[in-house]
Amino acid sequence: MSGRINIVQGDITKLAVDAIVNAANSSLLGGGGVDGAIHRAAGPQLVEECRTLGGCPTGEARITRGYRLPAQYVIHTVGPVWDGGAYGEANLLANCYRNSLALAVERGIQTIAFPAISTGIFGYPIADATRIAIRETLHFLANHETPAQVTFVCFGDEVYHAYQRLLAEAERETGEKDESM
Ligand code: AR6
Repeated sequence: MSGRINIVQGDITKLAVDAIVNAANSSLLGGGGVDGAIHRAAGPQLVEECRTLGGCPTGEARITRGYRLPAQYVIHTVGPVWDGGAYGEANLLANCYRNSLALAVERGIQTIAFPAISTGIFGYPIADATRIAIRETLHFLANHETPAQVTFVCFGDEVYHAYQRLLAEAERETGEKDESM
């Protein structure tokens, strides 16, 4: 399963994958962080299409074309704002990964790249968010033949190292489970 997962460092707007995921807000009309970068790189037609969608609740996902991006599609998902962890944040963040991947399957998307949703402006602790991203993705890939490849795009060393460490940890745990079966 983990052979279908890549961890890279860099700018998600540069990736020539079928779909990149945007860490949006519920208006879907743009913002700062990766959302701002995606809208700038895609050009003004992206916000025009987003305007027709009528927003998106936290944890859900919507799809648009990618316009000037190398990626064909943008999957917009809305992560939770971190508020200490007692307000369903973990479940909402897990839903972002599940719903984005389900939309990818529906559209026949083979290659998809995720930023570290909620870990910037929305303040989610990086290790906790990374654990959820990896757990949900491994679980989804175990049950679906597509997407063929999921890339986690890390902006900065801290996020990159968290993904590497936690993916290795998840692989060890899966290996131990397999051996005991
Ligand atoms: N490529 C990859 N990752 C990036 C890029 C990029 N070009 N730019 C930033 N990141 P954030 P959130 C990383 O703040 O926390 C917006 O205003 C960043 O370092 O973009 O979900 C929206 O409209 C961090 O690790 O998203 C919402 O209002 C991760 O992407 C709000 O921010 C997510 O950081 C969403 O906040």
